[in-house]
Amino acid sequence: PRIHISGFPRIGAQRELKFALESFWQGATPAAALENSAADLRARHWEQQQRAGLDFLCAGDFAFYDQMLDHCLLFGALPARFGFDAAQITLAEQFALARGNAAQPAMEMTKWFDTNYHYLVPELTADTHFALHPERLFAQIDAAAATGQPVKPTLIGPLTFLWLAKSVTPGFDRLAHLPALRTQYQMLLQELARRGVEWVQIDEPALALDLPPDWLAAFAQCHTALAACGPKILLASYFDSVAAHAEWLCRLPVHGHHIDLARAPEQLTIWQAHLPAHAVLSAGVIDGRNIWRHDLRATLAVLAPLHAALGERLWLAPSCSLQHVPVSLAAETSMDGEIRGWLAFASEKLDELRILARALDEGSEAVRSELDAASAALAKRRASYRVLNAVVRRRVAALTEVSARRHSPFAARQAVQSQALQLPALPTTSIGSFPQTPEIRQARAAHKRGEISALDYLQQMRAEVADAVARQEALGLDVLVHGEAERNDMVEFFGERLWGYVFSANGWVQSYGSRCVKPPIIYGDIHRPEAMTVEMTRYAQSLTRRHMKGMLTGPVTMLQWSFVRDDQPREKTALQLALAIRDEVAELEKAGIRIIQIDEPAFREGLPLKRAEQAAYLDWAARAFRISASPVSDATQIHTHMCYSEFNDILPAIAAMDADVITIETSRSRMELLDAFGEFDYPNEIGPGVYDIHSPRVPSVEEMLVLLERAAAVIPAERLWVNPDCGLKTRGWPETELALCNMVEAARQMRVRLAA
Ligand code: THG
Ligand code: ZN
Repeated sequence: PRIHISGFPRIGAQRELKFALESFWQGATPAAALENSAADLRARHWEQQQRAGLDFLCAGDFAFYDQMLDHCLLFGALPARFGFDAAQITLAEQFALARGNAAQPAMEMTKWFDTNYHYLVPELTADTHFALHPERLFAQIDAAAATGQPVKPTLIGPLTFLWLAKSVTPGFDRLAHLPALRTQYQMLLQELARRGVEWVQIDEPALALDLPPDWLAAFAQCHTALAACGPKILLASYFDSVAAHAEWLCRLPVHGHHIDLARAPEQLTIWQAHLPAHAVLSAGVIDGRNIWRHDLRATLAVLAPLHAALGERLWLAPSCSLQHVPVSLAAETSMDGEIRGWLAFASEKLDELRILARALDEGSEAVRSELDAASAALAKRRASYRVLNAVVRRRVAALTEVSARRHSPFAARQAVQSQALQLPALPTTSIGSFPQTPEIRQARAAHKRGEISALDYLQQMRAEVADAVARQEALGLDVLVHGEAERNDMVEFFGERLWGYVFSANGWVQSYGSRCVKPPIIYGDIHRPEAMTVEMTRYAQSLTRRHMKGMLTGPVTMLQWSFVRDDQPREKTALQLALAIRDEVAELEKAGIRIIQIDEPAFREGLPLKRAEQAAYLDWAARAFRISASPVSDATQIHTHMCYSEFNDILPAIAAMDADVITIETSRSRMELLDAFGEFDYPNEIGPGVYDIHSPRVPSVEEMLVLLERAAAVIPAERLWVNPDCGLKTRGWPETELALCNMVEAARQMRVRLAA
């Protein structure tokens, strides 16, 4: 079978793209240097694909900032408010769209399906005029073709593009743009055919969602038209099953279908039943969303009869683009050797594809040693005593409804807490992190390299905490935080302190733009061997008479932002994480901490794509949170924080988490989100963010007062808190202090207004 991929991690094994981007943004290097770095990366990735024996090089997977933004540029669909001309847009202007400029806020950014990748949301109006600007794409295809290999470009399909876009013209249905957009795709495909491109992959991951009937109808019509343009079309879905559509998809005149058999292996049967005699089936068997070494023999058992039936019409691929996994295990020289043997990053997944293809083409004997190695690694993992922890398993089994409930209902807790905490009306606070200054990052890097001792590092971090506390007292904030100087990432930090987790040294995955995360890997039962945050929080509390919030990451977010084990349901891992955090919560309370925040920014992101599966998820996710939050007395106040998503559709589940206070990102939607909280009559306390932390702009007292007025119109003032939208770790101190100073002043003026 032919083997192919639809995308390789563009950030680079050493995050070369990140550093090239940031250097350009700082004005340290010219545009040409950035273009050169990008071209080098693409060339290197093609060379690697060629060496791995892929039958096509992939093109179209590179983007300086984001692939959806590049499709906006490709089809000329730019937000008019910037006043840019798509025909001659500069690099600097492209980044202005992504990051904002003095005159305009950035395009909106949101999560790509259920991943931790963020895309820029196309901003359409009724007047959006589409016009093809394919030069950049063609240049990349030409460069790939110059290697002499066949090139298969991947495009995001028109339906998915429109579905993920937003219309800023009130009442305008963006589906109305489909005919005009389709025309541009047709012109593009015709031109690709003229350039000798045989196959084009068109990704329509939106098919895995529950689309309305008019969208589905438009889908069939549109792809029928695209299939007639010249190139052969491989229509791709991923992230979940599209079994419900297999029958009519198979009637489309496209030339092949790619399906996700890692997430939804059960859809193979129905696809096999309907696949027309001419069409290719690209089996997405290698998991593009996780890092476990593949069970090659088990997959071969499934593929062998399929290969016998389809012959050359069977292709093999990862389930989705490899951009969601790190580049290579080669750099992981310091990882525990046993566990490293259980893993496969993007480069190793290319090898797995090749082995599968050879086993089918030449017979298993030809790759016997490779198959044996894979089976042996898997057998070792299954049998490893390191994966199992009997104590943890017993504790999970012993969980009851009582473990997931606070002693008293919210109203009773609120009365006790208001006595115990003695906070003013509209208490001011921040979300947790303060600027991760270059000094902090340098100290961490030096400590990691062994250049400064653990004690020196700790002393320096304590000095940073003392500094953050002093600044907050001077600003007059009511509830303080220690600032998290000692933490790298909010998930990685806890992962490093829990058993059952392992870390990569260099396993970076792009989160948005130049920003990356290094998801820790859960390989075994989760156990907390000792306190993780108590010492530092106790120290921070000792510096002030005000309340110091304890800061933890919740079980659902720990799960969602880690690479998780595939040998037990996610829910079970979530419960293990919940118990570890519960122990930390109890110990913080014992250390005298009265307010504890358990962040769940990824709560919404874990929502299954299919509506039918959502209620069950929300149920166990809220329960896992409550288990982590419930060991404390009524007087201890539990906060949570959420951001990066829409929450309107999951408000009952948020209420079911029963946090005493929730702080949420609302300022970018100018408190629209809050209306939903008001309509739903959210019962507990709320801190709607009063300013956007994603830009260095300092908001004025007046604009925050407007938002506070709006919030007070929806939520009774005695349940309102005042805080920024999110943590401040990506900001600098000067703008942070100015903004918080204005925020405290806005709260003060609002208190006066309310008293009047
Ligand atoms: N942690 C994890 N996932 C996340 C976030 C997070 N997903 C959503 C959101 N937050 C994404 N936002 C960011 C913001 C900043 C950074 C990464 C994701 C960031 N990363 C550093 C970088 O790329 O330079 C690397 C990390 C570090 O130096 O500690 O700044 O907070 N898991
Ligand atoms: Zn946040």
